[in-house]
Amino acid sequence: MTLTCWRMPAIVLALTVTGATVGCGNSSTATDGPAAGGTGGTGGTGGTAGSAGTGGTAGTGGKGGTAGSAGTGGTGGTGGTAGSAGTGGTAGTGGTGGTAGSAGTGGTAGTGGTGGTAGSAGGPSCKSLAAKCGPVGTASCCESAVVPEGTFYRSFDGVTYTDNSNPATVSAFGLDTYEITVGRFRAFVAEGGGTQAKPPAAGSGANPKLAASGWDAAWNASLSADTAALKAAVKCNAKFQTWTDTAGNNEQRPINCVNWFEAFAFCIWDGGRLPTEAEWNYAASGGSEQRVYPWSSPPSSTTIDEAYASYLVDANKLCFGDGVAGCTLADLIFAGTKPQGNGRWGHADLEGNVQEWTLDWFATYPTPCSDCANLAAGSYRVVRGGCFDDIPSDLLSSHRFNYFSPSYRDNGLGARCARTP
Ligand SMILES: [Ca+2]
Ligand SMILES: [Ca+2]
Repeated sequence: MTLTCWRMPAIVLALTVTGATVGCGNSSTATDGPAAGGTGGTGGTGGTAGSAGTGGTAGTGGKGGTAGSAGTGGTGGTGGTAGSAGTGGTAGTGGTGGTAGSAGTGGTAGTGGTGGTAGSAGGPSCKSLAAKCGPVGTASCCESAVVPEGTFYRSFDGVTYTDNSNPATVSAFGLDTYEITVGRFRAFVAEGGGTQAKPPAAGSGANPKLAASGWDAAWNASLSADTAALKAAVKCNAKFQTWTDTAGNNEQRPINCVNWFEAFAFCIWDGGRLPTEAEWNYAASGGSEQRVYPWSSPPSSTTIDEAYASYLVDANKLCFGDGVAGCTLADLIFAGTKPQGNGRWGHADLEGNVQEWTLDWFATYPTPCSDCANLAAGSYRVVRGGCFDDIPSDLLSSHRFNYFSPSYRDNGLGARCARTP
């Protein structure tokens, strides 16, 4: 088989072991009652509108519950909670109420969906971009969700990786729901971003909890000279590059072939920053739940299949993100289209699709760690999350990739931005 995004199996095996037990998903549920008699239930209440801001994007509504069959009038599901206004975002859409039970005696109605995620303004990258991300292609590609503060163990899940000697505390932060899409990156390129002609300001993009974590002017020289050079650079693999010089069919796919400098510069331009390794790991682990995969429920569940992520399932399902064996551009799936694989706070495609740059230099974990990051220069920046042609063990929340120099480009490597909550 041909492997298109680079990995180092020896390191993978040293860090992880994959199990295979059956777990359960995390969707809304409904209970069926016996079929006879009853009156219809009431539909769910819609979410309350959040207050409008100026120009943000809407959160996605929760999924409605399934109707209970035959009941003494099933009660409708509860509507979604409104999204709170972002820094000028519009409110999130409420969840759809459960469908009423049909007439009968004693059925239980469906449970309503969970509320919509708060509409967060995000940065300028979605200002002129249609909301086409998410499960059904109607969510803003700039959606962002707050990850609450907490303490966890880095690269620990108690199942595949059991070293709990690396605790870390993370303050609340915002993390974009989706990987950076081609469409968002196009807005950045259109404004001349990511070039020596328009580098980020020195010190910008700092984690507010972490001194000296912003852009270093010495990195300007590592950016492409101008926009033409940048456009050429992100076409790093004719078969798998998602960038096109004019907008086409890849706008909702993750941008790949971006190096660390461009990923950081994009996030700064978009009003954010790169997540620290600890932050990324915390989001994927569901914080103190220490999930094996971001979607694991219970947290110890090792269940993974193509419903959860775009990755290399097995020898018969190479690159099965698009449901077709074999690795093609289509395996770089549209952002958020496998919601079953979302993490605890709604983040999509954390594992699989593209691997994601983090702020840190690779080294042994800094300890103690309170909003920490490895800022001392090394050889490689930490990359997290497997890509569309990575094997299951690369997709474990505990897994660290430790061999990507900051100037490296790969068709399986992209990023997502963190921001002030
Ligand atoms: Ca495929
Ligand atoms: Ca990913």
